[in-house]
Amino acid sequence: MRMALMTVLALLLLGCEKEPAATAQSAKPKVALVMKSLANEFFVRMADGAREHNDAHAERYDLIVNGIKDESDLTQQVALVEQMVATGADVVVIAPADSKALIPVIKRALDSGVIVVNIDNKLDAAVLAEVGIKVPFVGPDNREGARTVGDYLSGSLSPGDQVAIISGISTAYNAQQRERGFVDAMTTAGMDIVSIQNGDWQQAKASTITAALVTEYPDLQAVLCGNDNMAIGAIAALRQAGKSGAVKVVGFDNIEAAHPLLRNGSLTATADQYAAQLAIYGIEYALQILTDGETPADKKTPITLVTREDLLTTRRHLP
Ligand code: ALL
Repeated sequence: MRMALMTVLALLLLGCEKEPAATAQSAKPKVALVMKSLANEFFVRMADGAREHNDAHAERYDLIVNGIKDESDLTQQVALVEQMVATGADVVVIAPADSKALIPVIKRALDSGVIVVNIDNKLDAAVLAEVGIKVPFVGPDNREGARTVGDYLSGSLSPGDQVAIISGISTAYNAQQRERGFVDAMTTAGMDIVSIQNGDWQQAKASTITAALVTEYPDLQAVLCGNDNMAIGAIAALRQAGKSGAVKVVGFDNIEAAHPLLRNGSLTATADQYAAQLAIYGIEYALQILTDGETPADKKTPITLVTREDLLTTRRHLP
């Protein structure tokens, strides 16, 4: 009986001892990573990067990882931000699906004292100024990245060749910038841009667009896609139309699903914007703001052209 009592007492004491540790733990800042479509490998890489960073720095912060189901589900992304704030996130690191539509909920988050860092797709500068908020951006120069991919492609085309561009969601700033970069490169090289359409980042949509393009423009020589998912869709449509190899395709992201296509030559080039690293930069930036209390300047992150040769010579690119 006495033994049992002692055990209960000991357990109670142990329980008490645990209290301060739990309190200390909850003092860690809570970082919420809010991404776009988890059906896109790009964001799976991003989530992996964030988790690895958190594992290595578990004493510095707690991490919650979120994403939406499909590329254009803005309502769901707005709801996610609201939910993160309601459940006590100190920081929201967000890759917004739309450059304008997410601004009101971001403003509400800032107003309630949450730190927000914008990664990957930049929020609209004019709307941010209009509502009077500042959100630091961590991400690449998409126009420059797309121009590099387009310049490489033009090396295997001749001036006057017909080319088409398939862009991401038109309300996303990075989609607009990539389109501009592709146009820059194609115009400089003297190509004939016969069509620019929105594939909304989606494989199936790009595939439908490409199927129609090759019928309308039988002399089409290249399709420049704003991301690899759309490039994969375009390549599938070309195969279906018996045009494999006859029409060149480029993409953006360097996802592993694109590697077999790069290797067999059906994808001419893509760009790596280091999805995993993007999330890490965003988290580090947020933690820095938490310590300094100041909004830092935007941070430009790297983009690298990836060609078949790169894939064959660089082990880390191999799936
Ligand atoms: C962008 C990313 C990727 C991605 C796309 C689709 O914000 O930069 O290129 O493929 O989102 O959601």
